[in-house]
Amino acid sequence: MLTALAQYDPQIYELIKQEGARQNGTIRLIPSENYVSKAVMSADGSCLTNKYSEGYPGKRYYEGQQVTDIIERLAQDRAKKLFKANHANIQPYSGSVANLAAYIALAEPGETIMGLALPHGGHITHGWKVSITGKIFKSIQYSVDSRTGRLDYNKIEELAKKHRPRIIISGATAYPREIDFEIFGNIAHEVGAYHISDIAHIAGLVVAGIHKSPVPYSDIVSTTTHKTLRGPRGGMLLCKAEHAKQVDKAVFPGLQGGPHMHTLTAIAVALAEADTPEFISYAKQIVKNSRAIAEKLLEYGFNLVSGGTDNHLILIDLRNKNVSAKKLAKALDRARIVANYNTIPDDPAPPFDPSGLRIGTPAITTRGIKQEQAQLVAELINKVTENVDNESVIEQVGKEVLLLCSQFPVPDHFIIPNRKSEADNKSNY
Ligand code: DSN
Repeated sequence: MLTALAQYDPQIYELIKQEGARQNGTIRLIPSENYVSKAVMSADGSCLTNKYSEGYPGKRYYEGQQVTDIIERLAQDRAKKLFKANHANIQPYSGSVANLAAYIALAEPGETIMGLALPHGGHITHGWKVSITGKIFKSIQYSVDSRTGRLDYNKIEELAKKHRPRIIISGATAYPREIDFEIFGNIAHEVGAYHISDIAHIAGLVVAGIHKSPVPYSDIVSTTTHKTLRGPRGGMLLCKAEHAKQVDKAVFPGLQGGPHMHTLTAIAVALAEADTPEFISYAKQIVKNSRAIAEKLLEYGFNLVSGGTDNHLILIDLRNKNVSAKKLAKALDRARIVANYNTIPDDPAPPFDPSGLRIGTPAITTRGIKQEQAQLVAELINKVTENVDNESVIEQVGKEVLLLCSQFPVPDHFIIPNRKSEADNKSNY
């Protein structure tokens, strides 16, 4: 495929090669990024991109669904098995659309939703004011405790009792601790609300049993498929059987037209990969690496929001380091370490130049990095923090990163057990 691209559009071919080299030659610490397997990549770049499949298996608005129906059912079955859910919808184009679809499935515009505020680690689509979710619904936002950096379930309960929302959203995009979905479920039950959990960041950790699954305690579980789950960029909804119809209707025709069948196909592959002992070891290593980095950063005098991590990410509060997070993120990028600047709870600084740096370990763990090298990564972050204006130190760190990258190349493919040929999946073509 790339040969055709090289011949037809050498400019784009060259840029793809450059991006591949960048991904190989950098330590990627953005917690929402990863490296997918060649199998996932092949499915994502396959002929399924050519197919329109509006509707759902068995009930489509276009003909020619002999194969796509089988693929979509496989994806649904794999998701249901992996997450022990009654129903799965694999069509959302992204996590943002999945979240909006989940709200629309259970609430009318104008009703109240309650989610974690963006500056406290919530996602923009959890009802933040600039998002459509904060405009069409009445949005109440809860926060983390300023002192501990952790969710205060008593306060959340108080707020829920006061506002009686239709939907309570649990889940986060920059929260380093385990979330107690059972308590969220209980609070929702107590106030007569629906509970929607967003596990976009931690889906892989849930699959591996490292974090407790929200499925038994949620009406709908929303997730992306590309972060710790290590699939292609996409979204997915899991729900109780009683909400299946509303969820499907909310995705199509409520919000979307035809699903992106190539993505859906690649998600099916990623779900099979996640259903293996190798994936469980991988997910466990993500957290070990994250903790190893956190420990080392603490030794270097960094302040971490909540004091550490239970998951794949760390939120560094840089205020005591007297360095702008944005400036540090850019210096790290020059040193081949890629992270993102991020707000911290009660951040006194503006969102475009906030006080926090967010880092995470899904991608470096896919490269095979273990605690020892993770600690080296922390050491390099510290070196750059102390030398943000010293280009020769930054260059030297860049060389050390390149060496590390060469020792831990991006794996060409992951070994997954031979899947039995699924004869009953034959489509007659
Ligand atoms: N933007 C993603 C992240 O980086 O966390 C969430 O959608």
